[in-house]
Amino acid sequence: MLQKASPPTLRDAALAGRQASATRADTLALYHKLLLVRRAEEKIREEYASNEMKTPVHLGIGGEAISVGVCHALPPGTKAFGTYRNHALYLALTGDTDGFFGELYGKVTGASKGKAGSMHLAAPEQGLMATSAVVGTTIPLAVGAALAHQYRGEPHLAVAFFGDGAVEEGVFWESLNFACLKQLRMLFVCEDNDLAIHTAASERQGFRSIPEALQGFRCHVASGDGSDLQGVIAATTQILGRMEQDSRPGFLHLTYFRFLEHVGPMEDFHAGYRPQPSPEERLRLDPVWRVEQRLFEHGVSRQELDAIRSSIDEQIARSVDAARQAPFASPSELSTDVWG
Ligand SMILES: Cc1ncc(C[n+]2csc(CCOP(=O)(O)OP(=O)(O)O)c2C)c(N)n1
Ligand SMILES: [Mg+2]
Repeated sequence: MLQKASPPTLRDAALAGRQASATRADTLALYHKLLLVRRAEEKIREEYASNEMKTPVHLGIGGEAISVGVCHALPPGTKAFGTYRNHALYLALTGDTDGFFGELYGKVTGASKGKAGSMHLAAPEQGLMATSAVVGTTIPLAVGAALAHQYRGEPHLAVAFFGDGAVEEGVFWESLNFACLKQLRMLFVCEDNDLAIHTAASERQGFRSIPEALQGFRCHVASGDGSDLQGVIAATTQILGRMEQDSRPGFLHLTYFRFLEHVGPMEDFHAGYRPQPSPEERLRLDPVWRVEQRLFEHGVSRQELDAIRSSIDEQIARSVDAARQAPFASPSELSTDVWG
């Protein structure tokens, strides 16, 4: 029988310094991370048609602030799990564009030697334990990691990122139930773009809203605008604080707008399943533009932002060149690093 260890407290040091009122320098550092994700995905959009990336790509343009903001607020030692729409999560945790593009090009220099592709990016040493193409599957893995932490008496957190579509799956409710029953140190992060492929939540969900459907579970719940980086950091910091005070799992429900098609590098507003936002609305939904406005208020100039963009673009160009030139893994690698 599992012996429940006495619940340790989250490291104070991990929460210290994660203040929502970021300084100019903090905001610039966060902007760098956010823009790295945006420019990496824009590079994929530019290069994808050449058909060298032999992997489907689920781009997260519009949703970058969720991974960047939540990961900024997470304590060290957290084990993170995600979905196929994972580019922001990978880059927020690692910053490693060589491993990222190596993986997308299927090369031996990739984070998983080219065997995982875009949908299964992982970097266990940096806390990204697993991501998966199969909707909902990494949620119970995160709960298992949280249970292992509790069993071993470790003070660490586990976090699962998943889409609004996963909430319609039995495995989500079973995982939530178990985490609440065992009062695990587990943070659920729902990245809600109101879509499962082309179908709006109102056509799929038999409940009024996700936060309302959670009422009755013994967990902390918070909602926020996932396009607002500072808001995401504040919401994450606040819910981690509540979890510290009253050790229950946390559930963050963050909304955002998916700018591109479900899978692939294009816009798809012509398909007609959702309205196209106006130019003003696009800006309000764009987390990068919003951070730029905040930086201008801090007195940062357009030239400073352009310099950041140039250095990021150079880094990305080097990583793409390196990925193109790298070899594929040798056939002898076929059955290494895999189960079976
Ligand atoms: C178990 C399972 N069922 C169905 C699918 C097909 N599928 C792929 S993505 C997707 C939509 C998921 O939507 P959501 O969880 O909201 O994530 P998003 O794509 O919006 O990020 C579906 C149904 C799948 N991959 N796995
Ligand atoms: Mg969705």
